[in-house]
Amino acid sequence: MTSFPSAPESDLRIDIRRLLDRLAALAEIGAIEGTDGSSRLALTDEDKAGRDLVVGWMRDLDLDISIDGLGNVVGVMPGETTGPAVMCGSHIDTVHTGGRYDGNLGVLAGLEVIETLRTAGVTPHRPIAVGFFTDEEGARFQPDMLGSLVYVGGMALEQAHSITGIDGATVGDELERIGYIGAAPLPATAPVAFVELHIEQGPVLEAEGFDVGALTGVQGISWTEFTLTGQSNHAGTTPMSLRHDPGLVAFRAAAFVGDLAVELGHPQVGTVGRIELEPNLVNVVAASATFTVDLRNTDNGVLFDAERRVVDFIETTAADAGVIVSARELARFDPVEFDPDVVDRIERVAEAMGLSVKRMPSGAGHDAQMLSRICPTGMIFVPSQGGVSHNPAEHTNPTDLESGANVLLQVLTELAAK
Ligand code: HGY
Ligand code: MN
Ligand code: MN
Repeated sequence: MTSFPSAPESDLRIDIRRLLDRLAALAEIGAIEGTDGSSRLALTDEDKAGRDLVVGWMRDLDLDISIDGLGNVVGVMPGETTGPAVMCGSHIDTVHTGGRYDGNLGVLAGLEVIETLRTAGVTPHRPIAVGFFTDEEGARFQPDMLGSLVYVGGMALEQAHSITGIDGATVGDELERIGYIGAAPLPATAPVAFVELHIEQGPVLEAEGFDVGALTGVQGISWTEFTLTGQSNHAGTTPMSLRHDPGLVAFRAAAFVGDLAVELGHPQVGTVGRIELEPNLVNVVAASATFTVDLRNTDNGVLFDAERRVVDFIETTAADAGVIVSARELARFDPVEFDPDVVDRIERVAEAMGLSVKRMPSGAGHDAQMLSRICPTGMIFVPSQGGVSHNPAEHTNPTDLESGANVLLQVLTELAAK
């Protein structure tokens, strides 16, 4: 059995056909007809089926598998030594209109790295682990990155279990129902390091012609749910001056969020992604409007300012309309900087492979931003075609998938070699 060279001159490379086949097999679960995408909202039957498939692949690779109380699953390839592992991974839950690469790539490339090592008959000095975290998307149960947040001790397990989703189910009940409440200790033991391979989900790498991104960090995220309560009334008989219309306030707020993001300029973004009127009928002035505001920025100060301005606008507009406002924080994560040594290593390994590399922050949230609380962490990006993601049309070409997975292979073997 050979152990690893400490430099990245190892000529080991992943098997892209095997990786593409696993991505396709996983995408079949919750497949969205006529597209390459899937719908596997966290803790649904589709998520369970995806979990079972990946756990089966972990078993096929003889990994030591552990499941914790929030359903986070980790498979470990033993090393020459025992103790904390060098870890990779991501998520396999999707948004309702998900693509086949978001999250899945980081998990399946981790399996591919381990299978490549196994096939080459080598044993890393340190164990190498691959994991998938529960409910990274936060589309059904907020906040996002819930599993990795609990994994690193950022939220108590009981609190996470009590979270009620947009469909009224709780995290704990759904974990119980799909049989993914495990006994592995929480918070988890800190890995030696954590590296996540992910698609960029944005336009930068493709537009600027880079092969790979070496992530410097993740921007701050703010999710708030606003509920506006007014007076339901007849759309035909009620003069505008007598209305208390929460729908009108909600749509004004959505326009304000978009205009504010444009005013503050890049990288500020603002989105009203979910809005529900009650009773939602053509001839009825709404009784209530519930909507979410997603604000993000790499600069926490600007993000706080944007949050305050949105709340001020909604409160003022609602008061003028005689509408009552209530707000609920769904997620608030500060911007995160990744470990400079890990970022340097990703950049050096990619360049040594002849790849062009761009240092950049992530616009999307990722499990890595939680793991960075407990260990040296970095991320590898590969380009998204047209910058499209959270859309079944999401695509990354096989050459880029292969490059990203080979960078992951080399970085993990280096980190596990000492
Ligand atoms: O919302 C996000 O950035 C991630 O997809 N959870
Ligand atoms: Mn993701
Ligand atoms: Mn996502």
